[in-house]
Amino acid sequence: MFKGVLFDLDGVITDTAEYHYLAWKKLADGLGISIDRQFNEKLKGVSREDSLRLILEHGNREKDFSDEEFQQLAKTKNDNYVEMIQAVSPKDVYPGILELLKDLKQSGIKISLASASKNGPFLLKQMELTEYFDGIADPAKVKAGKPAPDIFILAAQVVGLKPEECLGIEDAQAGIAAIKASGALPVGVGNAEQLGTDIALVGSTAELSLAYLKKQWDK
Ligand code: B16
Ligand code: MG
Repeated sequence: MFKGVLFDLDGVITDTAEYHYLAWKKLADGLGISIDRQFNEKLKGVSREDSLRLILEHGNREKDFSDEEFQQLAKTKNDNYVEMIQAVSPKDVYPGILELLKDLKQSGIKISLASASKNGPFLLKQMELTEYFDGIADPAKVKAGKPAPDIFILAAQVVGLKPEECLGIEDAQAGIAAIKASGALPVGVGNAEQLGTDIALVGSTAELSLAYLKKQWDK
């Protein structure tokens, strides 16, 4: 049996992936760069700075900003995003997630957060989920963001486990790559077109029961 579950946050525990998209779109529009939902798939799970780099490259504007201006753009996006997430509440937790957290806790399986977001702890608090988490990997402490495995390795470490003893749950291409590279077993939330055909996939978090996870582990 697995001893821990490493959770991505945005797009797995709640729908903040949509707010990230809206905040990036607003920033990009202001710079005259057009991004759509298909492009946004590349930003999911990717750090704030790396996301901004991808957007500027997409608009051929990567050389147009000083370091200071770059940081200011990242801050503008985050300020806008933070404003949007003030209203996040327990009602916004995706279907099946609270039940899963309760079942994992009752079974003595460690629960850890492997989110690239610096806003992760605030969001858990808003959704009243903090108490379920045995550990939170601080994205500021990892050298390389997703698709590098670092955040999943750290998430396992903070609950005293090796990635090989854990399942990782992700909605992003970069995140699935990170889980695979870490040695944990990936479970994707989304479709095969985006996340690949070689991993366990659910279309909705409602399907993420403890029984489902056990079944994937035993395969
Ligand atoms: P922040 P996850 C990721 O969270 C998001 O998917 C990604 O869109 C965002 O840029 C990144 O966090 C950084 O977030 O700007 O709040 O620090 O999916 O890894 O939970
Ligand atoms: Mg995500």
